[in-house]
Amino acid sequence: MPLPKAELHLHIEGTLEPELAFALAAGNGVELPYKDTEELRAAYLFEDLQSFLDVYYSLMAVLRTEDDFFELTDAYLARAAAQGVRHAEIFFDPQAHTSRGVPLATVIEGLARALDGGEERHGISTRLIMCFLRDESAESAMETLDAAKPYLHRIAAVGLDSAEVGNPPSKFREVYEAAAALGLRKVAHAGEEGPPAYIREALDILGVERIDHGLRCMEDPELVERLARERVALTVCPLSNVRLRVVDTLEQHPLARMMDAGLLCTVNSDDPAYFGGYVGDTFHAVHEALGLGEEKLRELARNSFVASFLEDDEERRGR
Ligand code: ES4
Ligand code: ZN
Repeated sequence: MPLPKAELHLHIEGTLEPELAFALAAGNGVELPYKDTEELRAAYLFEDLQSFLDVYYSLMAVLRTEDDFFELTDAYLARAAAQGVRHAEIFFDPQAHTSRGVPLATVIEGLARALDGGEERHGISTRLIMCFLRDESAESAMETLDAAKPYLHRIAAVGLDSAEVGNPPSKFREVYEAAAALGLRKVAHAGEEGPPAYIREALDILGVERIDHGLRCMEDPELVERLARERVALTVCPLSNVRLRVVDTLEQHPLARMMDAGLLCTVNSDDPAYFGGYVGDTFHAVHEALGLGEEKLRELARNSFVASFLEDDEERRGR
């Protein structure tokens, strides 16, 4: 039996496996620039975040109908359940779809139909986190927030993803203020490729509750101390960091040092179809590469529930 766990850093578009991509391409009459799944998989050798994002956004062309989004999400839930996931907080990138002419309603209704069946079909409770693409303008993010108003009952939080360097959290101050005023919770990717200063901005300017990735905090001891003291959760994605060359090898990943520094770490799969594993595979990999024993793995699993949005508001205010 795999450890029961929550997954808090998962891009639903990053669960698009090559086989499903080709099946959807055929169904939608979309031509992919790859001969077959093997050739596509061979393209998954990334230099950095941007070289991954180029493939990630281009493959999304196959996602066109509500059923496509349903199928994508239901397939993720099935895989996650098999690896012990009991709760998933799922990112989606509306601008990556609306910019290609797929209406927001199509995206959200397809995702929501799969999530509504999540408990019964797969034993997984879920939340949706709507991400803004930080390499697009703040105006575009604000328009996206505005367009999501009919679906707010479906959305737990906002997030910030895509190309980090040069797109600091402060660019989205007003958007996050508006999101909070609508009752949405807040997270942001920070300190993946970007500097520790972006983690501080995400906390101080955007007021986020969790930092996605955050591993570059380790360059700033004062920041580490603050994150530990304030019990700010970091949703760490070790396999992603290796594939995108944020770290050279899994053996050199700072996760064990982060835990030893008292940081509230969780481990997550990020874009599992691209980075070589789902969250159970990730637990296994950090056990093997970093020597994290049973007790540390249990701590990570426990942290995933503590850091989740399942925790009730009373408890959050008290800490
Ligand atoms: C992402 Cl690994 C990563 N970083 C930033 N943005 C993303 N979107 C999808 N995966
Ligand atoms: Zn991510």
